[in-house]
Amino acid sequence: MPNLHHLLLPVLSLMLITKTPAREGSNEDESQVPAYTLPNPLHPAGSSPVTTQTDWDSHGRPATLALFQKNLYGLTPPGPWKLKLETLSTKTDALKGKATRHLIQIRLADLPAWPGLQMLLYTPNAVTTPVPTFLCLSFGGNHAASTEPDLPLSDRWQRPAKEKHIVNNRATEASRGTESSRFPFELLIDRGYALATAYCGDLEPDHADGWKDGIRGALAPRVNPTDWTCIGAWAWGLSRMLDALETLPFIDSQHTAVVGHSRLGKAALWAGAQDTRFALVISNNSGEGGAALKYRHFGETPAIITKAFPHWFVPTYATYGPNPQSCPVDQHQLLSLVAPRLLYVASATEDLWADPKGEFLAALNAEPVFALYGKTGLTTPTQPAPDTPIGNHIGYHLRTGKHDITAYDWTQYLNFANKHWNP
Ligand code: GTR
Repeated sequence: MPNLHHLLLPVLSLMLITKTPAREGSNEDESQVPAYTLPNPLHPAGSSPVTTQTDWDSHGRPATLALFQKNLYGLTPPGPWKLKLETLSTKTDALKGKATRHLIQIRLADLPAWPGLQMLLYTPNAVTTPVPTFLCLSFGGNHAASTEPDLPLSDRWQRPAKEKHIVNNRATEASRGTESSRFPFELLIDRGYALATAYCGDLEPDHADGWKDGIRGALAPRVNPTDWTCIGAWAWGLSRMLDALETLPFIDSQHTAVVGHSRLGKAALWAGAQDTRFALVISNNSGEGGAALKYRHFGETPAIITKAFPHWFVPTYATYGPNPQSCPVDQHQLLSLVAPRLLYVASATEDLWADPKGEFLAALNAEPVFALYGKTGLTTPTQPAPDTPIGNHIGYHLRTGKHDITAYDWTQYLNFANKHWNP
């Protein structure tokens, strides 16, 4: 006769396998999503309705931007910025001779105390005309994005990560290449694109006091550091990288895509929403505070994100924790700020924390603003099956797999860019 333990153990372990409890306060059960009504992107809170392109340009877009400044990302200081660019090195036979590698230090001319950011740029050697560029930040630095051993190791603060061989918040030789699966440089080079990247920690180290050692601290007191946020600082840096690209004759800066994964996807969206020079804006698994709808109670919530990462947003955002629907703006409106430029949103099947369906629905509900410009968006109101990219002026795919940016994702972005830029 089996004892009680023998009977209970299989039952208990089965319960553990079948029901991984969602993190407190979050929901990952589609049947438990309460009803919600999204704000009308053509009638942003505090503004009059929009029916034409002129309306959107004169008051719809400014009002929507102001809502995101006030409630999420803060006010990015407008400049003008006088950059001091220094080419640190140029290697003409990078990536098996296929690319030229440029390492460019970007500083502010009137702020010599700020060490600036180091932009790593690969351009294809096979193309003799100016090339379009994909621009993105990295989580770990250029030495982590690339496997080339002769790149300088970043000496800036790093988030603790054993698997990335971070010791005392600093990169080590073993950290080289630890993010390289996310940066398929050769894939882009082979298709005639440049790829520019820099370490997000050059702009602001990713922790609650990081602002002191980043651009927000460096610009204080000229700019009040609490007027903007860490995501704002990262987005600001993406625009400065574009400023730098604009000075390079071998770059076609009119065709620049800003792309980001996860927290850096939130920054890419905020950069792309504000800076209309970005011709294509790509969100890869950016989730809550990025492309995912917060009115839809699924995955990460405003309460959870603002507790874990208070520095990413203005304090006002945390006040919507108990009731996200009290926030006067939702993320489809962030996506609508990309109109009439090109937008791409990507999700992953196992990335429930980022709410793949909420990301799709945000893209879908951004469409009315694109329609003002005669641009068709996703072309279907139904989320597509995994690994089936869709869309016209707004692209979307749901990749099979986990929270990540992979060669599959990049391939879709290249296909989308080619379709529009090089038909
Ligand atoms: C998580 C955070 C997400 C996402 C992610 C990432 O911890 O909850 O919003 O930003 O980090 O950046 O990988």
